[in-house]
Amino acid sequence: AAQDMLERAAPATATRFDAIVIGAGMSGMYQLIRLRELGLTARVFEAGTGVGGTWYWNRYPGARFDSESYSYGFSFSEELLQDWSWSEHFAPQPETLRYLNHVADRFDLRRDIQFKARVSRAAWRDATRDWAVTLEDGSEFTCRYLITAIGVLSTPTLPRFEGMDSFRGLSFHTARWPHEKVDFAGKRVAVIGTGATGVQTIQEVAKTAGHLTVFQRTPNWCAPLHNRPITEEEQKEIKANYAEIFRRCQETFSCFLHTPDPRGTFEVTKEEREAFYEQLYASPGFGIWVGNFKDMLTDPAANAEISDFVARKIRQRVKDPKVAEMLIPKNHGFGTRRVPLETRYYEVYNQPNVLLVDSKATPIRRVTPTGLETSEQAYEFDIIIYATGFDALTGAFDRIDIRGEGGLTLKQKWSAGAQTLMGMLVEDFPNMFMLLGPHTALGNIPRSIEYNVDWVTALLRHMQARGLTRAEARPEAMAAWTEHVKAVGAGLLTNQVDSWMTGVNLNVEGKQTRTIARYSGSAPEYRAWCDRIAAGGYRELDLA
Ligand code: N01
Repeated sequence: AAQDMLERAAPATATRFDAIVIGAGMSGMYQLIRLRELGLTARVFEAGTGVGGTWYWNRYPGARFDSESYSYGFSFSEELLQDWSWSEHFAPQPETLRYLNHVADRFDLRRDIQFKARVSRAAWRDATRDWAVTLEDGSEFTCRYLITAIGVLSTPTLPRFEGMDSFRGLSFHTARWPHEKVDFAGKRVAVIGTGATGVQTIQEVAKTAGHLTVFQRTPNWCAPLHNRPITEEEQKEIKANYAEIFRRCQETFSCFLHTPDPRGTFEVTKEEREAFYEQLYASPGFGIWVGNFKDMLTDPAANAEISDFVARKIRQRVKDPKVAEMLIPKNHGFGTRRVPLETRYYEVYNQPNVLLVDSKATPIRRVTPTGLETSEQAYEFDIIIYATGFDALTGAFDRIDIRGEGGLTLKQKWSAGAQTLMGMLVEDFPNMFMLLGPHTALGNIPRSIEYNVDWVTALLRHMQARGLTRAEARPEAMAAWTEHVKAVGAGLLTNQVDSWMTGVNLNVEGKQTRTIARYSGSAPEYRAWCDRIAAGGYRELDLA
């Protein structure tokens, strides 16, 4: 397939590079372009057989953007922007993967990418000021700079049910979806999990499955996506306005086109409030989540208002009142977890071939050769889909044996919770730069990626110009940053519920309780902090 152009990948003859990048998703691809501009030799190691990261792995039916396509691509090249035309306001995964392959072609990236190459170990050697990098197949490489581009949601996690291997039908995690088409017609299908992935999967699979059973442990608050094709007129307008689109993204709280309304929920009348909610519910994209009243995620009373509004919508859309109640979250307010955006998701539960099972009330006990058993009854399936999420933020780091100064492992360093400087550097791990490490600003991820890559690139340029070869975060700077991360997270309702954003994953040992896992301040605030460090000549780093 055009998507997996393995044969054009780099030959694995050289073993020593200025920089090694782990991962050929959006971060790794863009970092490679910038490393070349610095004149550095680089190799990207990628576990998959093609570029695209998230968009390479997540091939489940219905996977698509829920941020506006034109705000989500790379912004660094005007030619690329003009060259590529998104077909829908919220592009489906196959289109995004085509786009990223187009980027790889356009910038001739594959010659420096080694596919089917999973990094298992990286060890710092202070005497030679380099990293020794080992792949799963045992091959060894060295580099001065180690750049992790391993993603935030890249390590899928499965439940730990007894008998999972005994199932005789098809079963897969959504992020390990087969490259071949899976046919659901006439099949009895189970979906476990109702996060953003589960919701997208369910609404698509329900269209063709013979029978679909959804196992929901915790309902999430969902809102309509309102996707549609981009018209020719709109396409022209988008292409003429890219500068403006990306300028706006830089100004908003999370780099989305949407940003909080400056009004407080109770500064307006009940009628105005209702009208505003209606307008947001009828508008495309994340407006209802990140463009709502400014106090929605800080004032519990404000949050209760919008939660009540969305609950009423669910009751209107789901015919069976008992099922509607099952779908309305009771343990967290609207927007305090990532809001899945949906297209006729709630209506799926009005179909006669769809059953919703409460897997908190009746937990799944075991998987059997022909289906699964809950505490209450046995079910038979042809296909079991695990939409059970990821070991987020630190999971991908934990899977690599990363050793810094004196053999200290990153896992040890972070045993009491992640500690970083701006999510990009860690004391004791010199010359390791993380793109989208824990405690970076997330939001519109490609915007964060471009910022992180440019910041690291500027640091490398600074070092190059001065003949410096070693960079390490200072402990006091890291402590100050970690304090700042905690401070901006205080009082946020989002940080008071269990989700991947608070570092909780019940399927992963040591992730049963909440931590401050991500940066919850604004993107402009994040960038101001990082820009200040660069402008001050990197005094928060030990450079030598
Ligand atoms: O993962 P999740 P996701 N038994 O962790 C359930 C991004 N994304 O892949 O809530 C039963 O949100 C679990 O239940 P509970 C987006 O940032 C973006 O859906 O723990 N159930 C939950 O329902 C998103 O937030 C897009 O009680 C079990 C589900 O599995 C992030 O990825 C699309 C279970 C996991 O939900 C992660 O989303 C998709 C068990 N043992 C995703 N274990 C875009 O549109 C887990 N669950 C761009």
